[in-house]
Parts: sequence; structure tokens; C-alpha cells
Amino acid sequence: MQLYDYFRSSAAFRLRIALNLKGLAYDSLAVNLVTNEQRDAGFLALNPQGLVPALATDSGELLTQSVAILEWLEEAYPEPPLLPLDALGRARVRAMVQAIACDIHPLNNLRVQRYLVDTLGVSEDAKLAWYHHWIALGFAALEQQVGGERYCFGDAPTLADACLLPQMYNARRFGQDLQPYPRLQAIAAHLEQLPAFAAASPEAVAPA
Ligand SMILES: N[C@@H](CCC(=O)N[C@@H](CS)C(=O)NCC(=O)O)C(=O)O
Repeated sequence: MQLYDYFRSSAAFRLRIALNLKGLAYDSLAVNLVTNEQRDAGFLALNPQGLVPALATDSGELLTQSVAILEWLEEAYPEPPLLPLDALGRARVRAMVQAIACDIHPLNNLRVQRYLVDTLGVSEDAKLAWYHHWIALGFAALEQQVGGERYCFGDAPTLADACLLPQMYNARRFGQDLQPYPRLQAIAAHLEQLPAFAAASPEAVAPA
């Protein structure tokens, strides 16, 4: 498999974690978001949305949207499972995945931040206030939703953990105050120690 990847992309980080947890080998193909390679014609031909990640499967299919790809990985490579076995548990995990991937992350994506500054003329301070506001709102709810201090749900990693750690990494990078979220902090501290998560981190995969 080939992952169209960027080391600091939190959506790509989700996939690196899931691929590692499932023990699936992949080649990383870097798409440099800072130099706008995601807007190059060649990449747009693969993914008209101009976003990473995308995953080329062993049979040559090109998949986009990280959560769709996480779900595909779970169906195509069920071991180890990254969703609980019961329907209620699956709904709980998916709710956390969607809180992060649909409600928190899109508001703070690079293209949104660029639009705020370049088109709307918002100051750097106001852009950061926007970022912190939406993270705080999302994390406050997530702090109530998570089930413990080791994993978001249950006693093993799930897709929710694969989404949480990248979002926590991103929040730290942008100077978010994480003190109000002791459970999220404890989960992130635990996940960071796990080899599949550590090997997927931006530091571990950063270009030399
Ligand atoms: N919903 C998409 C979001 C993908 C996304 O926003 N990717 C970001 C990096 S984390 C990106 O490619 N940004 C490029 C840009 O903003 O121009 C997914 O989950 O795959």
C-alpha cells in the first residue's frame, strides 16, 4: 500500500497509527502541504479534494477521506479489531471519531486558517483565538465522553484513539491550554508510549 502522507497532517497521522496497529506495511509518499503540493495537478488527479491522506491499495484502488479509510482498513483487515464487537460500543467509538474528524478538525485545517488570514484579513492573534476556541469547545465535550484514562473506550486501542492522539498533538503544537482536560491528557500520555502510536508520530516520520 502507498500512503499519500504529510508528517504533520493529523488526518494522515490517524492512518499511520491504524496501519501500524494492524501490522500493515506501507510506503509513505510525501505531499508537502507547506509548498502546496496538494494543489498540484498530478495530486488533484488522484484526489480532486486536494487533501491528504489518500491510500493506494495493493490492488491499485485509490481511497480518500481518513475516516472512510479507517473503516475500510477495519473491514479489509479485521485483526486486531479497532472497533468494539458490540453495536453500542461501536456507536460510542464512532461518535468520538466523528466529534474529532467532523466537528473539531475541519474548522482548524490549514486551508481554513489560510482563508482566515489571506482572504478575510484576520490577524495572527485572531486566527489563534479561533483555533483555541474550537478546540476548547470540542475537547470539553470529549473529556466527558471518554471512558477512562488509558484509552478512549475499553481496554484496547480503537479508531477513537487513532483520532485523539493526532488532535492532541496538533493542539499542543498550537499552544492550546490542555489543563482543563486531564483525562484526554492521560490517554494521550499513555498512547504516546505504545509502539504503534510512537512510530506514527510526526517526529518519527519527519523528513530528515
Ligand atoms: N476530512 C478529511 C480532511 C483531510 C485534511 O483536512 N487534510 C489536511 C491535512 S490534516 C490537508 O490536506 N490540508 C491541505 C490544505 O488545507 O490545503 C480527512 O479526514 O481525510
